[in-house]
Amino acid sequence: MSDEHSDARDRDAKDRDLDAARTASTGPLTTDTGVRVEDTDNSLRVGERGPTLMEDFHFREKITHFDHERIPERVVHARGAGAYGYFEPYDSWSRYTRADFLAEPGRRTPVFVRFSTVAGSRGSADTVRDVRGFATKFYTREGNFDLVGNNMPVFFIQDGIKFPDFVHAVKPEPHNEIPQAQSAHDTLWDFVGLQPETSHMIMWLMSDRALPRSYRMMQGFGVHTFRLVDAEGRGTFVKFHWKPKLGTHSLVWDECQKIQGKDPDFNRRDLWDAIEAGAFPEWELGFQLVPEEDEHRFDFDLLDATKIIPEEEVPVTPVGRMVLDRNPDDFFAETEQIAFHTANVVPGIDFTNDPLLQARNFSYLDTQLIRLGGPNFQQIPVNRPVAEVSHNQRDGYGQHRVHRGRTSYHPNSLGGGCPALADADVYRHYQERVDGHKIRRRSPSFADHYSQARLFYNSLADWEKEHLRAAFRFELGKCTDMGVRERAVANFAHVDHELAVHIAEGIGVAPPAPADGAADHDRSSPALSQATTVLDTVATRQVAVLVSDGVDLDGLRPLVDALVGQGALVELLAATDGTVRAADGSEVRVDRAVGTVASVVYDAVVVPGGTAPAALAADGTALHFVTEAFKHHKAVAALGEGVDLLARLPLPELRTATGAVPVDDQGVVTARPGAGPEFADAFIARLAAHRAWDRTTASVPA
Ligand code: HDE
Repeated sequence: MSDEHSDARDRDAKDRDLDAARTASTGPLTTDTGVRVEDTDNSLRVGERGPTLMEDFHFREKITHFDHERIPERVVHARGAGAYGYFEPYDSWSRYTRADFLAEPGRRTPVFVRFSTVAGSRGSADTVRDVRGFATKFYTREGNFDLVGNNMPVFFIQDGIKFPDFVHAVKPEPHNEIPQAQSAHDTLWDFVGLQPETSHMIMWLMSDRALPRSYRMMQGFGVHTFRLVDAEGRGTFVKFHWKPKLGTHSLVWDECQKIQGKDPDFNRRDLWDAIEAGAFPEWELGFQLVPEEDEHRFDFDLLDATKIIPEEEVPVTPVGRMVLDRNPDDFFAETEQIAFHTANVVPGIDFTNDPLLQARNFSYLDTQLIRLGGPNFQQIPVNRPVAEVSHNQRDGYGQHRVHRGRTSYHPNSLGGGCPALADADVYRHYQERVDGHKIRRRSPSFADHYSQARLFYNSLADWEKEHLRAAFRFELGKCTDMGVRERAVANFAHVDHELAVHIAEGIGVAPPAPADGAADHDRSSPALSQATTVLDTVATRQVAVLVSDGVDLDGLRPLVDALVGQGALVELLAATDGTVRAADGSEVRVDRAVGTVASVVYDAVVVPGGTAPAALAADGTALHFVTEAFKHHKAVAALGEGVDLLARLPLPELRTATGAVPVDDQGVVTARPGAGPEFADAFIARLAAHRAWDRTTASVPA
C-alpha cells in the first residue's frame, strides 16, 4: 500500500464520509422533496371540524415515515452503545501477518466499537447479568476488519447449529415473554442442565464478569482461534484479547438490580460521559500466538470455542492500543445501523475450522439483510470502508451509488475490462489441506466440558467464588421446575462437588452425589481472577460527597483536590439542589439533589465534617446512602463530625471491632479534625482498589 497515505488521512476519509451524510436541522422546515412547509401542527381538513383530506401530502409523508421508523432489532445483542476511535500498533507484526494495519508502529486506523448486552431487547436495562458484546470495526486501507468479540473468552456452545436453541432458551419465555434480559428462568437452566458443553461459559456468566462496572473496564476476547497469515502464506494460530487500561472491574449483584431502576442507561451513559469529558477509554490489543506445528499440543482442541488457552501457557503479547475518542452524532444512523460480520476480514487474517466461527460467517451477513433491508447496507455511512470499493454488484433496495458505464459484468471489453482483477494486495485464503467423510459428528477432542470450568473456579479469589455461588443460588432459585434445578446442580457436581452441594442447599434440592467423570485437578490460572487486575488508578471514578449547611469546606478541600488531581469525578450532593452555606459562611454550589441519584451510581462516598452530619442524620436518605455504599463494599471516608454519622449506621462489624466509632479499616477511612495528606492518600488507595471485598457485609441492611 502506498505510504504517502497518512493515518490522519484514513481518519479524515472516514470523517469526510460521515460528514457527507451529516445533516443539521437548520433553515426552514421542508418536506422530503424540499418543499417548504408553513404549518406542521394542523392537518388539512374541510372546515374547522371536518374530515382530513388525502391531498395533505405533508401529513401523509410525516405519518408514513413515522410508521416505518423502526427496523428489526438485533436478534441478540439488541441493546448497545458505540463510539469512534483509533487503533495503533506498538510494533510491526508483519512477521506473523501481512495485515497492512498491523505493519507499521504508530500508524492509526479508524475504528468504531459497539458494546452490548446479549439477551435483552433494545430498551432493556444495562446492568443485567449477561455476557457483553465487544465488537470492533477497523476501517483499514485494505478493507474493513470486524473483530466481533465478547467480554468472556469462551462461548456456551461448540457448534453454531445449537445457537438458535441456546438463544431461544435464554430469551424471555415464548408464552408470556417473561423475563426480560434475565437468565434466571427455567428455560435457560433447562437447556444448561441438558447441554453440558455450556458448563464453562455458565461459570463465567455466574461470575462477576457478567456485571461490568463499565464498558471501559472490561476485557474483550475474539473467543475463536483465528489464523494470521504472513506474506509468504504461512499461518499462525491466534486468539485476540483486549485489556482495558483502567482494569477489569465489576459491580455487585444487589447494586446491579438497583441500578436497573435508578439508571437503566448506566453503562451507556458512563461511556458517553467519559468520552464527552475527554477521559478517552483505552484498551490494549494482545495476541496469543500458537505456531501451526503446535496445534495438537494442548489437552483441548483449539477449534473448540468453549476453551481458553491459559495465559500462563501461552502469554498474551501486547500488540497495540485502541482509544475511543468520539461519540456518534446519531444513535440510529451509527450505533444501530452498524453491521458487523465475522467474515469481514482483511488480507493476513483468516479463519479456522471452529464450527462456531464457520456458522457465524454465514449468520452475520444473513441477519443484516433482514435487519437493514437489503444487500446495500455496506453503503450506510458507518459501514462504508475507507478502502475504495469497485465491483459489478448493482441495484437492490437503498442503492446509493450512481454507477456509470454500460458494463456490470466480468470479463468485459466494453468497460475497458474494469474493474480489473488485482494481483497485489489481494485477499488470498489460507491454503489448508482438508479431507474426510461427510458426517454429522462432534470431534472426540471436544468432549471434555468440565476441566476448564473447574480451572476457572479454582482461579477465583474467595470473594469471587462467593459471588459466583450466590449467583447460582439466585438464578436457580428463580426456576420453578424442581427437575430443572436438580439437573443443573447435578451437572455442576462435575465441576466442583462442594460448589454443587452449596448451590443445592440454597435452593432446596438434595445435595448431589459426587459425579462420575468429574473434573478433578487443582490447576489454576491467576490471570482469570479480577483480583490480579489494575488496582492503582482512580481516574474517572465517581465520588459522592454528602453536604449540608455547615459543611467544613477547609477540612474537605485537600481530599477533593487530591481526588480531582488524579482524575476522579467528585459531586456534591445535598437534600435539595441549589447551594448550601458552608461553616465559613461561603455559598457552595450543589451538583445534585441526593434524591435524584443513589449510592449505587457512585464508586465511593465521603461524609465531611462541620455541623453537616446532624442534618444528614435527620435525613433517612443520607443514612441509607452511606449504609448502602458500605454494603456494596465501596470506599467510605468520614471527616470530623462525619465520623459520628458513621457511628449511627448499622455497621456492626466496625462497631464491635473498634468500639463506638469506625476507624480506618476495610475500606473505611476516618479522621477527626485536621486530616493530613495521608488521609487523602489512604482514601485514594481504597478507591483505586475498586472495592473492599474482604469487608463483611452480610448483616448490613440492603
Ligand atoms: Fe453473535 N450474532 N452469534 N456471537 N454476536 C449477532 O448479528 C451468532 C457469537 C456477537 O454490536 C447477530 O448483527 C451465531 C459468539 C456480538 O452489532 C447474529 C453464533 C460471539 C454481536 C449473531 C454467534 C458473538 C453479535 C445479531 C453462533 C463472541 C453484536 C445481530 C454460531 C465471540 C454485534 C447481528 C453488534 C450479534 C449470530 C455466537 C458476539 C444473529 C449464529 C461466539 C458482539 O448474526
